[in-house]
Amino acid sequence: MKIKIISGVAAMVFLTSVQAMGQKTLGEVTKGKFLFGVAVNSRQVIGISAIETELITREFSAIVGENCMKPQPIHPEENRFNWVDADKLVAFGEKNKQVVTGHCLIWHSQVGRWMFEDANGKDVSPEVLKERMHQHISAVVGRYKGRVKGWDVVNEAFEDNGTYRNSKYYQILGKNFIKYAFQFAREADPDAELYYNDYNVETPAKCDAIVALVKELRGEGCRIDAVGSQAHMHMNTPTLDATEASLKKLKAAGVKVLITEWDISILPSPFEGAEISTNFSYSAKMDPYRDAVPDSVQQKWNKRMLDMFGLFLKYSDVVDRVTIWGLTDNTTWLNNFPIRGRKDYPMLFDRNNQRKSVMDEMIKLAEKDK
Ligand code: 9MR
Repeated sequence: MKIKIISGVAAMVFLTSVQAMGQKTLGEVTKGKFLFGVAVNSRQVIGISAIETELITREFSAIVGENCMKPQPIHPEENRFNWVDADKLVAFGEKNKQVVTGHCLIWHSQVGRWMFEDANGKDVSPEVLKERMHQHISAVVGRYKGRVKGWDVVNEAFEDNGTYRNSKYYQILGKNFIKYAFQFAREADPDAELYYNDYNVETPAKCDAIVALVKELRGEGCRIDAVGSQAHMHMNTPTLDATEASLKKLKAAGVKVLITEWDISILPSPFEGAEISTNFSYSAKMDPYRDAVPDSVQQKWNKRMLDMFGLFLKYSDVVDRVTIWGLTDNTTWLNNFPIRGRKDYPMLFDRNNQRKSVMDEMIKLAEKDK
């Protein structure tokens, strides 16, 4: 008998596959209720870590690019697009029979300054900005026409108090920039679903503003299929009640709901929200679980994940997709936000790419719900 030496990585992939045999996945058990998706980075798409790539293809029914389709990476200069990573993402989803959604067309963050400036660095006119938005949206949505199920057309246009965010889009075009974005997206792919996406949708004033926007857009004849609730959560906020109240309001507004960027940070937070420009300085007190998470804290996190997941199941008549914002505790954006260099534990897979026990509980819950 010949003994073959296989590489460490191959061995681990083999082991993971063996462990996975017969194991149900969240992608499978949520079938018929909602898609269960994951945000992926470009390294995972090209298979730099074979284990991560395998988990993504095996466990989830939908994917979204964590960064590669955002305005700056995909359209770094007025006359230059960078399609490499986004092309790979879409092909990866197709190959693995996963639904691909697009994030995001119009956002105040991660957008090249060229979008708003003329050759002298002055703000462009409303006409010029509108035309640049048109070109951006037509090119991106047009390129993936028929291959991307739906788009986060506008991301984070409101403050938590329900007023419009004073972004460059808003300063130059007023609130109509939102309507234009939805019109351009529909023109580029009439069959694609179109979404408005934001964080802290559980905050009543913000949720009310979004509901009003949905009505306004529909009143103007725009297509809007769903509201994306990012659902970047903490250990105590938002409460289950506040989350349910937001789902109820969106349901009553007649739109579908997508949980688009779900994660629950286990760390203390100096604030709530997901505005990426916010940053606080590091202290050991704010990074209490460098070595391990105490069991009592872990149990609390598990319960919170389960409670929220149960709520999404309860509203599965309107919730069309639940997407986790990252794969493992190693790769989560929360290790560096809003404080750089901490160790957070918000994902479904741990730092060794192992499933957390809460996944089994979530699977049981989804099966019970059938
Ligand atoms: O997870 C993303 C991170 O890798 C990026 O550095 C960051 C800045 O663009 O964006 C993160 O994703 C954000 C998402 O696109 C929109 N909602 C908030 C998310 C977390 O900041």
